[in-house]
Amino acid sequence: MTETDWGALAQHWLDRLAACSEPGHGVTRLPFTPEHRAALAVLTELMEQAGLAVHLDAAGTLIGRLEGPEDRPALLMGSHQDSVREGGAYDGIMGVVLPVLALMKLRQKGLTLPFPVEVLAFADEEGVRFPTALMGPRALAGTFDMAALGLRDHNGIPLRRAMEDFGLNPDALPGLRRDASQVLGWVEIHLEQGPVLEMAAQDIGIVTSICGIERHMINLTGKAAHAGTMPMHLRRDALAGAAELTLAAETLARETDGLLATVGTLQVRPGAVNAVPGEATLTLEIRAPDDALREQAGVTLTQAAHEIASRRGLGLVTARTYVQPATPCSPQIIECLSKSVAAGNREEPQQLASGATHDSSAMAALCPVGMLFTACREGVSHHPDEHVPAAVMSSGIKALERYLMQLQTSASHL
Ligand code: HGY
Ligand code: MN
Ligand code: MN
Repeated sequence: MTETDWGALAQHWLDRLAACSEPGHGVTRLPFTPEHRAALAVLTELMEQAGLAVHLDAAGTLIGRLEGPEDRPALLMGSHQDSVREGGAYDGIMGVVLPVLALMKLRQKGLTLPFPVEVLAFADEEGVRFPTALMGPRALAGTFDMAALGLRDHNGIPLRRAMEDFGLNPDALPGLRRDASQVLGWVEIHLEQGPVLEMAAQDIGIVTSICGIERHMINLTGKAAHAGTMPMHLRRDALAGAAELTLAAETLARETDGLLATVGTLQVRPGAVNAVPGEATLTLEIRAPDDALREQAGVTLTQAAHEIASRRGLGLVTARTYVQPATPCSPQIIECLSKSVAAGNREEPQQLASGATHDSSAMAALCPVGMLFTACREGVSHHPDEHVPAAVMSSGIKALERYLMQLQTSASHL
């Protein structure tokens, strides 16, 4: 097969996986659903074609393992199988397909590696179905909080029940913890989800660090009233309070270098055209490459919520529902990946920080982590128009192949 063919082969498998989706625009594949089950079947077929031994672990992570010499630590690769609602066909899942194809390529060349390699497809990185995420990598790292099994999706189904209905045994999660001495490291390839590489005319970039993230649930309660008879000065309008807080978050982030703040969801009750909103519930997400900056922003915006609520006579309940610290990538892996990518490029590969979070963020609690980014069309992601050209995916497979070959000579370090 020519190099071009490998990119086309990646697209073939990603087309099949994109069909494992709820009906509608783009790809919607949430964890522990029929769509997830369908994707597992396609990934199993691909992994077995590459000669990997495949199994599903208790967290719903599909693991394809290429055996190596006995008792050598394994290199772990992969990403997540789930998508956001009406998302793209590359986010996460491309990071499972490309390493499998890199292993398939080595196998076709008759090359073997002096260490085992595993490719993992984690069930849930996006945290779209349940207000938690990264259960798969957290289980491997021993950092999963079993209390999260009680969290419910929009239909009120607890995570525990969703897993059991999927045929999994959540009580086996603690047993998934890996012995760090048996893990060489973790390397993930993922589309950049931004425009930097495409604008620099680079197919592949090296990730230096992954941003930290925290999410808050904020509930404001006022008093529903008739929109035509309740005078403005007597209203306790919960949505107006939520709007003021949303603008406060936007203003703080616009004025603070490196800080990102987003109100991504808002539920209003009673939600009638002619009723003053009595209740508003919003999610506030804060990101920054620096944990102290992020934490301070969380405190500042929580204080702002209290000030807005008391001035407007609104009830307030706030909860920080999710935290993920910023993650530096391993300097050794960065160096080794840079050589692999540079071998394919005339110049030093672009290095960049990730504003998106990834499975690597949780894997860092287990082992050294590294990431490659691929360019993507116009930086679009979390959208049906998300696209990674086949030629770029071919460069990604080649970089992974070169990385594995480099490790062949020096598996002691990454
Ligand atoms: O939210 C993120 O950054 C990732 O896409 N889950
Ligand atoms: Mn995503
Ligand atoms: Mn992703």
